[in-house]
Amino acid sequence: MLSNLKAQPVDKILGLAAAYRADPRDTKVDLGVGVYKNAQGLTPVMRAIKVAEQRIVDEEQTKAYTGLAGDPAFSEAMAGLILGTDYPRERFAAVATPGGTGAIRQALELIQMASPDATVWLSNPTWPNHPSIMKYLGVPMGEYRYFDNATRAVDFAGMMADLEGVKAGDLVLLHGCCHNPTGANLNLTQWGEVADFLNARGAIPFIDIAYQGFGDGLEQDAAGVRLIASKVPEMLIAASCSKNFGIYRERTGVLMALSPSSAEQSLTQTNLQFLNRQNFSFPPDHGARLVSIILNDDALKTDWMQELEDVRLGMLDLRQQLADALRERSGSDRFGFIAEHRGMFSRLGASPEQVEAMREHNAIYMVGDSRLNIAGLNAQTVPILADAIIAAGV
Ligand code: PLP
Ligand code: TYF
Repeated sequence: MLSNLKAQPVDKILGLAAAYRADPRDTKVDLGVGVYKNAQGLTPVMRAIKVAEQRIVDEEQTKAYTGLAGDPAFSEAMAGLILGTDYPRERFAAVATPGGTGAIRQALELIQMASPDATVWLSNPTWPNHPSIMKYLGVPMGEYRYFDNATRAVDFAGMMADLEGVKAGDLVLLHGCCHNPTGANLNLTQWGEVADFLNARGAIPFIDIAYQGFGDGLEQDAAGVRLIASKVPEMLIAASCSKNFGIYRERTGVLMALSPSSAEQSLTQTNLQFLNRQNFSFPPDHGARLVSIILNDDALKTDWMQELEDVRLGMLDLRQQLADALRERSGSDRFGFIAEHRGMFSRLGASPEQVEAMREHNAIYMVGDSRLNIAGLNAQTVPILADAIIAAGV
């Protein structure tokens, strides 16, 4: 049986991490996989997480199963974080999932159950796991233009032109903030236009939000999602706690579904729980418990927000340093977009050959599409990268 298996494509981002580890040069710079790193190159456990973990050790009475939806306190806390205080609670169903990826997977399976012919539209480019999971499940896929290679900003006219192909009942996957891989994001006016368009078309927004708090701030990064939620009858939200709580390996995420009325909410909820049961029964609890402890404790929440804000501001500062270093070296403002992008990533707009040259000559590892992880930089490596970018002729 097992000899019938075919070789599977490796994830290009994870493949790059392996190539980086194998590189013996001690000057190497890792700007690949999307994991936050501080100036020392470490991905620390956040302070509030440490305290919450100690609280679990001290106070947890049982490790018996939770419910199929996970602990409702977690979903409730996450709904508050993403949607704020003012949202139609009675129309939202939610289940905890293994990471944001688990939420995306469960969402796609829900779409297949409810609407097998619906096309799910992805931005070009997007996180490679979106098309990969969809292809694996056989979900029909559409694509809309997103990134303008000339300006390195959102090609909003191109996006709206391509969305003209969306049919009633199709889903449009949108990154809630901090677009991966480009770093280019919609402004609030554009979010409103997208919401109005989807409403007019009878299409459904599917939001993937994995970096809330990494862009313009916790509230600001959720503004687009909140605007959409206030306007549409139905939507799906797949959220990840991996980055903003720094709990990557705990596999903590949530899938939320907004139904047109409270009457459909319980039908949606039982279907989400059914899907969890088919795939893994009960979702992981440890990370979800940490998140709900923090979000329900004023002092811990304040400390978490402060640490997250420091992370965000540190990345913004690195963006500015890199943009300044490139302005000096190029004698132009053509790299100004780096300071305009938000989140962990920027797409530089370099060719695959230029990316390869920077790897070969400068031991700088960025993804082949020229996505760089800003958090992989520090004050020492910014000038090294800037020199390499200019030398590669970007
Ligand atoms: N969506 C996007 C756009 C991402 O970049 C990530 C990153 O890992 C995820 C979802 C899912 O993250 P995880 O499954 O680690 O929570
Ligand atoms: O885009 C990234 O780098 C992160 C981490 O298969 C990641 O989202 C990368 C690849 C992958 C899972 C997570």
